[in-house]
Amino acid sequence: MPRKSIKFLGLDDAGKTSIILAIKEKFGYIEKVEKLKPTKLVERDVFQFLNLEIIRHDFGGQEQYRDDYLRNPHKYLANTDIVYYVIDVQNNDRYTESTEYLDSLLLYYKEVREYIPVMILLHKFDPKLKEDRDLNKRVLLLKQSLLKYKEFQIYFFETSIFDIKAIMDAFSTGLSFLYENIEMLYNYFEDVSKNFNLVFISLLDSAGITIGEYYTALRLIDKLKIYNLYLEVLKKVQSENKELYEFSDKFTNGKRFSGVIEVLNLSGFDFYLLLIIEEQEDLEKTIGALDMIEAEKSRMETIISQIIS
Ligand SMILES: Nc1nc2c(ncn2[C@@H]2O[C@H](COP(=O)(O)OP(=O)(O)OP(=O)(O)O)[C@@H](O)[C@H]2O)c(=O)[nH]1
Ligand SMILES: [Mg+2]
Repeated sequence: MPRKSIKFLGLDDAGKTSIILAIKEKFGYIEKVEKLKPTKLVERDVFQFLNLEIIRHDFGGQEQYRDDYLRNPHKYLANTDIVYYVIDVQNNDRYTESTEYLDSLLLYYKEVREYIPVMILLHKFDPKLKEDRDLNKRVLLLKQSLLKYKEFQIYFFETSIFDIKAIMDAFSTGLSFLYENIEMLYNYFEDVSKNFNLVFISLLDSAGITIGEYYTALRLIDKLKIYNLYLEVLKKVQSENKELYEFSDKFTNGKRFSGVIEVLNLSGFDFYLLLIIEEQEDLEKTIGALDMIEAEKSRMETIISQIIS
């Protein structure tokens, strides 16, 4: 199985270990997060994502460790496929320290010509702070100051342990860089979505990592709601060994939606396909979308096999 290496870097207390815990557990992790101790040097774990074996490195961010990594970059930093760089946006006293650390890291990668994708997680952007003007201004300035790394593909995400969907989006987006042809799936989902009037379509792996998704304008809060519903349903699908699960609920604007989760085995891997459609009076469209999954399976199979080949 091909191996890839991903690295979580950032200052101490930025929230790296918390993010990894959230990704792994998805529910009920807040209490554990509050009890976390600073990470000593580098902690590794391995997980499988489609046909890849991924080694995840959680780099302790205390100063003595950072010095160590930068003194021995070949030992610690080489051979990286994706960097997740975590910044605590609530601690603006340390923005400069954090950007300097990122500077040093990217300088090393530049020297060795590893122009890796860098996901910058503007973290601890808690839901209650979303409308905070001062914070938004500071973060905007911070982003602007980070646009100088022209050689690297830099992506920004606003994350919080209180928003599991935002964390999973950042994580999934990073992993999508491991597949060259992933655009095929995005384009396909866009087409399907338009043809069948879907509000949302998403293909996830059994660990809740999004392989591809497409949604029409959805409010953030609704996206989070859908993802949480998905996680709830996933628990049921897994414990009751079901292949198909239907549910329905309301958006914040009061309109009702129907959802379907189906377990699909494509190219030897288990996937979860999630579809959301606005509920119609006559339920015809709901049924149409269900039939669609059946009809489109072989097309999806082809696309997935092309992506992972
Ligand atoms: N408000 C808020 N606090 C958070 C969030 N994420 C993490 N924290 C808190 O930040 C503290 C530090 O989190 P860690 O995940 O241990 O930080 P770290 O980056 O792994 O630190 P080192 O291991 O020393 O490099 C924890 O006590 C968490 O409670 C968040 O999204 N919002
Ligand atoms: Mg840590």
